[in-house]
Amino acid sequence: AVVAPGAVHVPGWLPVGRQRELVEACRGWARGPVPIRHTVLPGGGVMSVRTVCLGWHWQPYRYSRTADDVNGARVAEFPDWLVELGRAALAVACEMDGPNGAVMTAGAAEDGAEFGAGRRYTPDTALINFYDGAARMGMHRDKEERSGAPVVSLSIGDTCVFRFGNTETRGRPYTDVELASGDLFVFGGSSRFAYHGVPKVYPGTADPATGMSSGRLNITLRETGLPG
Ligand code: MD3
Ligand code: FE
Repeated sequence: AVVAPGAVHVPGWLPVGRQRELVEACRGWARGPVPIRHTVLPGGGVMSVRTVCLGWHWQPYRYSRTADDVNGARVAEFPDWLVELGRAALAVACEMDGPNGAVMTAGAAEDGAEFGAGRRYTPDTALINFYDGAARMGMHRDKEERSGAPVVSLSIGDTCVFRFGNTETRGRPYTDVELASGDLFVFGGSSRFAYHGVPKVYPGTADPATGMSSGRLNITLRETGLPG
């Protein structure tokens, strides 16, 4: 479903077997080289979500190669198989978006038709967020990337309420969408810089066959636009 221009929700896109593989991979990355942690914000606040990154390390509010705010280690490589998964996801979203994914890819440097075929999208960072039943994510915009390329989001485990807002304010108008295990959401074009957050997770709604017996996992793939 097209939720807003360039914002496409594809329920149940990722098969359970691939969800399970992704959960296993995320468990490995959560152990190191940079252990998963609650991000500390510059004002001293601590995020309730736990996060681990691939390719580039996100710390509020910049990307670095090493996790200077955790253990100083270099983050794990972004694997090629995850680039391929991102391309497949974007191709599906562009198909639902309109001719050549033109709305989805507005503002991206790449040609719409090429992106539409899922060829040139090359995410170089992933943010892996783990939510327990009490975790939330406040309304925010993702502004650290130097690329207008779409963001690919995959959800596994407990269902949540995802709040998709506008580009002007944290408040209304917004649209609440339930994100369940296996759901794909892609944000491009004018939706790329909209406010969004996760006001609620529904504990106990995960299917253990996914490898998540409790909690919610969200993986976002992005192009940082940063050199090499
Ligand atoms: C829309 N994550 O990591 S995923 C984040 O479920 C983040 O963990 C949420 O917001 C989560 O920054 C929401 C959906 C999402 C992710 C990135 C976006 C939506 C987005 C970037 C731009 C616009
Ligand atoms: Fe975000």
